[in-house]
Amino acid sequence: MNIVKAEVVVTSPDRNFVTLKLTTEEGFTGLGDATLNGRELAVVSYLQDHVAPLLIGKDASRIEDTWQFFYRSAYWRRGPVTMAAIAAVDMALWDIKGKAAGMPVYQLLGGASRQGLLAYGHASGSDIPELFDSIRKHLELGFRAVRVQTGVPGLNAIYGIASQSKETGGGEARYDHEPARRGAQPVQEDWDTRSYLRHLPRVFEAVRNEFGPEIPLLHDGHHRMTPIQAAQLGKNLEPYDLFWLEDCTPAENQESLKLVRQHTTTPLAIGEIFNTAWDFKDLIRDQLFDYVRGAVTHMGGITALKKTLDYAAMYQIKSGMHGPTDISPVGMAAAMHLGLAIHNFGIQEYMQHGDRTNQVFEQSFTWQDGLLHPGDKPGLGVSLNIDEAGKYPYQQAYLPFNRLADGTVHDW
Ligand code: GCO
Ligand code: MG
Repeated sequence: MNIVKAEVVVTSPDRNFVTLKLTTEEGFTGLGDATLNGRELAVVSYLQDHVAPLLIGKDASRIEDTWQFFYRSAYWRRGPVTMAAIAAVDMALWDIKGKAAGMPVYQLLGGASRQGLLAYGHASGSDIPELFDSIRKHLELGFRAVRVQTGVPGLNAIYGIASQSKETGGGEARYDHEPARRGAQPVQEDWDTRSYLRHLPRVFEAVRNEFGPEIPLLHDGHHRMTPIQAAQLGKNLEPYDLFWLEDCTPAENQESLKLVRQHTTTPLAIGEIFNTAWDFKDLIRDQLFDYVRGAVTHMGGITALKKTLDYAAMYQIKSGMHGPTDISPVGMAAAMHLGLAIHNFGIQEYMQHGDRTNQVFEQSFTWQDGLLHPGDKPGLGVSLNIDEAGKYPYQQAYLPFNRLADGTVHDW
């Protein structure tokens, strides 16, 4: 089952996506997501210039061997660009294996461990009434779990708040950068951790009073706090029974979580910007967090993330795979197949792509009663409509960044 073609497709229906498409001599095709938000073309070059030529003539059935070859033979290991490229190859090979076997990928991974995947959506508002509207809307859409982000008094534009994003052009307010924040410069946002720490417990108190104790509530700290601030926040949020507090501190200094952990029983999620099992290894061993945020797209594919999650399972740590709109429908499908198969599934982030994106990528997944299911088509269940993709060429776009009131750049 030799690979005869390796194409890299860049398309920007609502935002930029990078997709690897492999074709075998029998005519099987496989898709892999290689999207690295804000740095997309670096992965395009890595794939096109360095990986695609080596794929031609390789046996597509050898998934593990191909993974090890691209990981070890490059010598320069790890990093988001390399691992997104390896992820795309890995996903495409699983897609091909599924098609060749006539089975959906989750069957190849051991079969379904549940009926569907509990998914959470992103509710947000610049103030509490707006936030309540957004939560209600998510409940109407069928979500059984929501992430809660609000504006902070005194700050204009901050992470996660739809109504403060100026780019919606009068359309439905969404902060997930769809349409993406296109332009030659990144958008600047504001930050002040002390105001945020004062405000957030009041928000969760209001949400619990309005929506009751049952609904799982999540929150993303987006790497902004010092360890002691994160410890304070975790402690102050305990009465509101969060499903998780995500990325409470920047990911570089993993020791921080020890301090946070000593002070709070609020469950912690981390790792959306990690890219190998090695980034998670010590945190898992020391049981410093509860949910693995790694994405198939950024962790080197299904093969690598499954190993990480299997290791996490030994410590009762569960999956919480990253699923923002910058994970393409191919990456989302891979996450769904993996999440359905593993025992230690926790929750899946699900932000929902726009209509244009859904026309470029035809998908087989279902979303019913708050649960996602990847569908039963052989492979990953996604096909790429090349004509549609061709209508939307790459557009320069950056992620936003933060400055404090005195102008200091802060973690975003
Ligand atoms: C999340 C993430 C995203 C990221 C985005 C960056 O939890 O969904 O934090 O909102 O900011 O994926 O590309
Ligand atoms: Mg996050």
